[in-house]
Amino acid sequence: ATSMYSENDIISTNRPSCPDISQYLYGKVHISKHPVPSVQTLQHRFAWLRAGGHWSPLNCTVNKKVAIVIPFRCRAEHLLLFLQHMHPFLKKQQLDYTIFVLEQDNKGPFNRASLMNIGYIEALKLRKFDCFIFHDVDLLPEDDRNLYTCPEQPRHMSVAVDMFSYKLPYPAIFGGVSAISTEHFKLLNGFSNSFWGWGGEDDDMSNRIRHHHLYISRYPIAIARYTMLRHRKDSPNPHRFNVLKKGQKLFDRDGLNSLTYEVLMEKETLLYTWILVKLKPPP
Ligand code: NGS
Repeated sequence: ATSMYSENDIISTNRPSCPDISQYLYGKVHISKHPVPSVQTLQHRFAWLRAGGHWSPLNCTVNKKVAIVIPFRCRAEHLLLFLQHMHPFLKKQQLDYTIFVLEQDNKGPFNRASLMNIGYIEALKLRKFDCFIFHDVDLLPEDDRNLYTCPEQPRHMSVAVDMFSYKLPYPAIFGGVSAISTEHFKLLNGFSNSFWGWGGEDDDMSNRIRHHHLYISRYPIAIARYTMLRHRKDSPNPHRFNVLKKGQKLFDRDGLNSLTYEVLMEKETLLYTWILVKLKPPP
């Protein structure tokens, strides 16, 4: 079967390895919040992309393949701003990457964690990714030294967010943007599927990481800086603290191995791979 990747993967065997750290990094990058670009503008501007929102360096081979997974619903403008920012950002880092947008079809509460689990499973059906970056659509990295790779340990990436005065809200936080290797994510059984509505699923992942004797790594606060796009906050899930408490005993049963969903649509646009899913509603 032919896929968007095959040609590149075959040629790549004849090329030298890319340097571990790109020579094109600069530091602080410009953030643009308006005007919101159109899909056509971005497709034109990023004509160097390959189908599915994929790119890899042409002259050298990157050893690790990165999937960026975005849980999504009803934030079209943010997605356009995100894509406008991220494609040049990831290219400058000389990564082999693909952007996946996981959209929840159902009305009712959003399940960010299940969408990320599904992103992991569906992405691996397409290609052997080594590294997953789970990314809120409203966070834009401000410094290109913040590498979108997976280190030895799970990495919390959105350390310093402008809306929170560029301070880490609390030490165990794992929300916003995080990077976990394919291997570790499997070991952790992914995220819990039991968090419906805002809050808690990232804290549960933080607990899973500790439970498996892994730890959360972070870049320094001066590098891991993000701008948050403004939006009305979703209403918090009133049960999240209970679910979080009960979840401690369910790590092995609630996660990748307990997902029920249906893929309604899967499409490779130039800017991203779009996967529309229907989740099994909460009990
Ligand atoms: C905690 C939430 C997390 C959330 C974090 C940061 O209170 O899910 O705040 O929030 N945990 C619970 O509700 C149990 S944020 O900075 O996005 O406003 O990620």
